[in-house]
Amino acid sequence: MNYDEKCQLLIIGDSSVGKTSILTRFTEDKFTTNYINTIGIDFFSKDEIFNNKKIRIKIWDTAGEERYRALTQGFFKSANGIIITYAVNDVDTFENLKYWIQSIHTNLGENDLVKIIIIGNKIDLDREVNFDDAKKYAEDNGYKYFETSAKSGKGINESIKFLVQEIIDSQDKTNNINKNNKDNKHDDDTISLDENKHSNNEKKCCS
Ligand SMILES: Nc1nc2c(ncn2[C@@H]2O[C@H](COP(=O)(O)OP(=O)(O)O)[C@@H](O)[C@H]2O)c(=O)[nH]1
Ligand SMILES: [Mg+2]
Repeated sequence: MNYDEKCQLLIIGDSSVGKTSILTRFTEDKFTTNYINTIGIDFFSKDEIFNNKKIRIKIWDTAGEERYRALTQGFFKSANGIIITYAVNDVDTFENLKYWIQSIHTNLGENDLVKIIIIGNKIDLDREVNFDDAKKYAEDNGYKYFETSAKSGKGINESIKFLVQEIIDSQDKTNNINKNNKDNKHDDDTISLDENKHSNNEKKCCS
């Protein structure tokens, strides 16, 4: 199947917060309560239209366990966007967001081309983390905050599509700037060529 552009995302966060479930809901619109431990790294894929282009959204799913973290670090560098996830019914996973944010800084430095969102998942369960605190925490770190339930499907499409839209818009903007720069450069070249032409009397050879 053809597509116009590819958008690579990475989902990170503690074990069991629902990363694999979020991706299964997003790509297959399914949910299962069977716990299937992600081994190492795996990917999910879905095609969607953004800005009149067919975008292949490819999302790398990681395992939260310490022993796999070295493996996932290589994937930070090729990602256009990162989803950091915790579960609103488990305050420890919220506390650990700082670890995940730190791991992004360690791997990417101050690369602000990569778009990042935070998702609080499992909103169908009793909360240990309230919405306002989590939103403030995300925004203080410069990230947009979303809440989801992979079980009911609430918020899943909105959050992931927001992230992809942000990436596509920023790529389109960069492409336009590059295109304009190229056009301007071309104009400059034309002027300087013309100038040379006049000064060096090169008209002869070309006419
Ligand atoms: N109630 C509820 N359970 C969820 C939700 N998302 C995931 N789960 C369950 O939480 C467990 C861990 O989910 P999983 O996707 O494997 O987490 P991962 O380790 O982060 O990939 C599984 O038993 C899921 O069925 C949710 O939104 N609501
Ligand atoms: Mg998993």
